[in-house]
Amino acid sequence: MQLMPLPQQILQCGQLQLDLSQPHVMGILNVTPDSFSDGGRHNQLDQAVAYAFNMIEQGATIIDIGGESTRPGASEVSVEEEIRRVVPVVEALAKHGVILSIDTSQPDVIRAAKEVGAHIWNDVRALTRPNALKTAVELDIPVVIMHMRGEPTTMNQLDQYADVTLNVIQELQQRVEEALTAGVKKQNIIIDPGFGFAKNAQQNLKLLNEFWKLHEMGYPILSGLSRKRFIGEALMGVAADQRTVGSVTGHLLSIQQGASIVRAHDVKAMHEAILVWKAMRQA
Ligand code: 7PM
Repeated sequence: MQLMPLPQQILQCGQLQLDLSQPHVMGILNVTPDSFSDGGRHNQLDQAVAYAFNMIEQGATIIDIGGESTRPGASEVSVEEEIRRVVPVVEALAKHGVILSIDTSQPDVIRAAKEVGAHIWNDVRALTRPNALKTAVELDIPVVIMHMRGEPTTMNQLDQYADVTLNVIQELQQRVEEALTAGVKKQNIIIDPGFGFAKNAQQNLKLLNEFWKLHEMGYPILSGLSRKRFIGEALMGVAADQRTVGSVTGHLLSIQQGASIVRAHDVKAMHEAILVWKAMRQA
């Protein structure tokens, strides 16, 4: 592990700005039907919005809204259904001055979400879907380009790496270059090594230990390891809801190595860890 400074960069998010020289918590908001108790669409919308406000109170500066389950083996949702899940939540949150990112790979979903106030495109498929590059250029918004191999359904067989960190950087670089060639602006790109996507537990841990190497790519970095399986394995197999401290620890280690944004379920705990980290840095 090596210490890395955070970039002196401001990310322009529509009218809002995100200072990437400070670490930020991106709170995870799943808007799949199994995420909130089923009392009909309105009730679920209210619960999702309330959950987001709670995360904002707890210190989240970005809310990441996802309407497609990327779970391996999950059935694919139609674009129309994904829009029905995401757009009302964006509409309800947009006027409250919080930065909204959308966890989607579908150009039509980010298009509809931006229309009602979304700011960031978080794409685990790194702009590989048809028309994704063109849409990213047209919308001219920040995009998270994450490393993955294959699809969530096939990625578990694709974990052959000569050197995981080196290969992740090379493959991310290819995606970034494709985006730049298509016309995506450099200042709109955020990179993410994609913890848990086509990587086994050892590879995820090695990637965390060598996270600082991503710095050489010259882009702001997002880290997303919240409650993931390799954290559970390091904790000797605890359940997902018992991985808060493990996740915060992993995220803080990535912040030490240059991550500007951490994507977290447990916002309060993550925010508190960042407060201690910031206090240390300011001393
Ligand atoms: C099943 C499998 C459910 C995987 C949920 C997941 C990331 C992300 C996700 C990430 C960025 C999860 C993931 N992970 N976006 N979306 N980076 N940028 O555990 O690591 O939340 S979904």
